[in-house]
Amino acid sequence: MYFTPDARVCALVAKARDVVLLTHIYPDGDAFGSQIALADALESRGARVRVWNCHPPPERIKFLDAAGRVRIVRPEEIPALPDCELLIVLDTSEPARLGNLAAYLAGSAAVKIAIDHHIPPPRHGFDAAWTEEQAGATGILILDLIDALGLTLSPAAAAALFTAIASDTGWFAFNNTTARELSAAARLVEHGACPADLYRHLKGAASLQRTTLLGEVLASVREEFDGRFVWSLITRRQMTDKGIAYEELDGFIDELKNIRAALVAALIVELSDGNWKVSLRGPLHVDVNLIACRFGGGGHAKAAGYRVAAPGVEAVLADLRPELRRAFGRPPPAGKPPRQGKEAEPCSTRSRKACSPRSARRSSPKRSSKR
Ligand SMILES: [Mn+2]
Repeated sequence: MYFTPDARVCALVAKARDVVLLTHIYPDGDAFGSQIALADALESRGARVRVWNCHPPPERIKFLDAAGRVRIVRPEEIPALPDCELLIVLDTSEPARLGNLAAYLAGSAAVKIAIDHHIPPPRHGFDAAWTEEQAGATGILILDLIDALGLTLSPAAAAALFTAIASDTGWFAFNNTTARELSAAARLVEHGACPADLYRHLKGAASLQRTTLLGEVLASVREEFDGRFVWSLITRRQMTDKGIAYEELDGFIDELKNIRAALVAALIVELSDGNWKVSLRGPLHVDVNLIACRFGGGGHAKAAGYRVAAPGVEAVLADLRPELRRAFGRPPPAGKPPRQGKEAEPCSTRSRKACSPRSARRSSPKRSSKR
């Protein structure tokens, strides 16, 4: 056991016979892998489990759902979705991050719980929540829950949880990688997860289009603030020309943060709805969660993001620069550096309450973020 599961969450999951699993919009390896593994384990003890998401996962992790459990629900289908006994939200404890499925959560008469490793909002609205900010991934909490309940850990579930942990720890390279994440990974390998196969799926199976787009992103990196800020841009045109979906851009930002002098790296993506998605990384001491919170986004200290409505990339940068100046002016915190992890996925309706009290007290930025 790596963390001690919340007793109420445990008790509720232990007795549930009819479960719906939800996660945040644009599910990543951790969100999707956690869903697949928990569904697999609960089904193995006879529960009925349905997994509903707003968006498909990135192409390269679709293989985890070999059993075809995950249903992508269209907005118009949501009012007709049947209710359930227990509703479990994974990898977020903020209802707004469920996108269109937030309406299902709000309207459901089910018992509602959340299992997550992000900074939780002060009022989450769940009947019970188990949040461990020290966990490198939600997947490690699902492994603990499976152990605590004595459920079967199949090879498919082990592969899904390995993917979850590997995704959120940057393949065990970010500083949220501790002995816990590594020993959990070792256990998952013992249960049938094959790191080489999973690495090939996650990292080694890029399309030619994705690879050439990454080349364009890297070739057009710009620096500001004497190199302390590096950023690059992906336009809608680039994505449509190459036929690349937003979810395939996972990992691009990590290439930018590797630039030596960078204190903050940003990947700015023009979205199809006219908004801009800004992914931020703070490889050293800058807390990018504080910056993202100023625009209604959030995530972790070293990985965060936000969405914003703006007429163009220059306007996005114009709003961001004062926040960067302020961040670069702050002295590095004493003691241990903040933990690193994957950002929370973008959500236009993310509440500023979700951010740390320190950032929440500050006044709003000039351009109001899309909510
Ligand atoms: Mn996660």
